[in-house]
Amino acid sequence: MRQSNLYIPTLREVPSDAEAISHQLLVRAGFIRQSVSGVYSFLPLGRKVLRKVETIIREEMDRIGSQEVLMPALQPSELWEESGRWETYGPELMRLNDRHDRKFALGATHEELITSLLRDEVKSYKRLPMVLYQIQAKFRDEKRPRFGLLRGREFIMKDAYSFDVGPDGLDRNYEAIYNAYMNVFNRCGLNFRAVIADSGAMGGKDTHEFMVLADIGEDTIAYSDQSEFAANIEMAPVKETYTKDTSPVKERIKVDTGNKRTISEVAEYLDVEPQKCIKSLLWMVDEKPVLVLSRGDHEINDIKIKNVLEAEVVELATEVRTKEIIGCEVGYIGPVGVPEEVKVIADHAVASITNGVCGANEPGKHYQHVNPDADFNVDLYEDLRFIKEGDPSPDGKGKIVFAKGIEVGHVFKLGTRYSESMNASILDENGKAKPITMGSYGIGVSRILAAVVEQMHDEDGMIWPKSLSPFDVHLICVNPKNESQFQLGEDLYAKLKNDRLDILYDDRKERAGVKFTDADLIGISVQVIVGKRAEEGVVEVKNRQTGEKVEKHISELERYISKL
Ligand code: 9G3
Repeated sequence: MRQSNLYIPTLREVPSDAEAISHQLLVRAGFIRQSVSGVYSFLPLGRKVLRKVETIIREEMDRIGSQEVLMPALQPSELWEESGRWETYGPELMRLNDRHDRKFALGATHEELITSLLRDEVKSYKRLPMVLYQIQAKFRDEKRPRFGLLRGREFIMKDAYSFDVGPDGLDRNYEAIYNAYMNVFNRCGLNFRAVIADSGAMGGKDTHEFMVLADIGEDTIAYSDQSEFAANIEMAPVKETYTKDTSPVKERIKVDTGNKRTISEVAEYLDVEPQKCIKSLLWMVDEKPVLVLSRGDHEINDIKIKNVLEAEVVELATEVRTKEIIGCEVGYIGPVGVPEEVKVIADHAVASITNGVCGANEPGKHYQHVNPDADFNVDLYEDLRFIKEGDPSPDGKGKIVFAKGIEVGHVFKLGTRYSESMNASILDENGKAKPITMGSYGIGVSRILAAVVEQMHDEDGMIWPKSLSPFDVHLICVNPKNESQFQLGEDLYAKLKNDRLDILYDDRKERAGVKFTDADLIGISVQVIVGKRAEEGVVEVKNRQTGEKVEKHISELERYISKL
């Protein structure tokens, strides 16, 4: 394509509202433009890259026998009422009314829609297994859209849904799609990890997220420095054996700690290690008060409380509630002598504390020489804490390292969560009716563009991997007014195109500096520059990745380019 005919509005200045480098570069290189907050247009170059990502996804999904469909974005509210999610999702679910005042949602995801699509016609186990997928716009009214395509309110997702007779079939589909995802992200040139994730509100069992390692990422991954282990920080299990402190048990004493409230203040005041302190926080678990204990240097993970107690809603009790229930304010509460109705659960590390420190449930007072069982009872010991850097990896190999990640994929085992609530069942081989077993699998297609740029750019602009580059070669005629440069440029453009290479030919009547700056910004991986030595048939080939430039005679150009 001739650049003089293409709409590629490059910018020199950095858009003021763009914090993420990928947001800045995609806008400056003329790939995307914002319509309103979190809503973008893809301009020609952006659309071409998006299409390359889609093609890779289609190839990998079709290869494992999935079938592409296209479902509506406009979803009747009745479906979400059936699944019970019309209520549970708040302002994030974009809703509208039609002219008859009927309620609709703009599709944030399609579990309900696809279950309603199949339930009237898929009635026999003979029709299963089946995997359907689509690539389509999704709508989520994010509270704080930001970082360009990384967190939009309308975005492109590939969402797939698997349908099986039972859990064994689901396991097979889950594994096939998991592997297809590995291929997709590898072919996109991404440095990523598949991490164990928390199913959260999705109510499934196994679930994995695919995280692209990047500092801008909003998720924190805990991964082992010596094995494949990787988990979302919210889900990372802690498998640490704590050595019990065997020093002789002392008599509990109540001490005055004045206005010292936090672990570090109390530990410093009493001159003890935070590891000797017992942190006590009151949580409301499905409206019931639970005192959760952790070692002073650990943080409690509320997702783990939720999973362990199989609760719907887990939140910290307010100061007021804490005072009402425990009888004193946060900062002095502890497990000794809590009211009967308060359940006490503790992270495993607490059991190994001897002669510890904890709140005395009295303002300005703490206990010293406190011992589990002797001074307070614990209803349940569980893995309740966040994993920390340096902890032993749960698989026993190496130590835990943290990294920020961008979630580009998420796979769930849904089980019968939707088929039960929406009556999608089949007759099994014994003629017995049973709900269909489902899985759901997503890839953030538009988010991948941003994730690639986050990982592959330099101070001059983007650097596209060959698999996603909007063109194969960026051919640049430095000075079209110079007859020999113009002629060689035209000849090469025709010749390279015939070699089935997709060429972006910068034939514009612009200064050389503008052309070079734009080429480095756009980031096509091979630049062929027709300049001063055109009459000798010599051009310059620049590798955008390494910055290396070599002069080549046109006779050896194709061979050299294909090697690149
Ligand atoms: C909503 C809104 C936001 C949501 C959801 C529903 C996330 C929602 C989870 C999923 C699960 C899978 C199919 C593709 C892969 C992911 N945010 N999720 O269900 F109404 Cl407003 O989307 N869906």
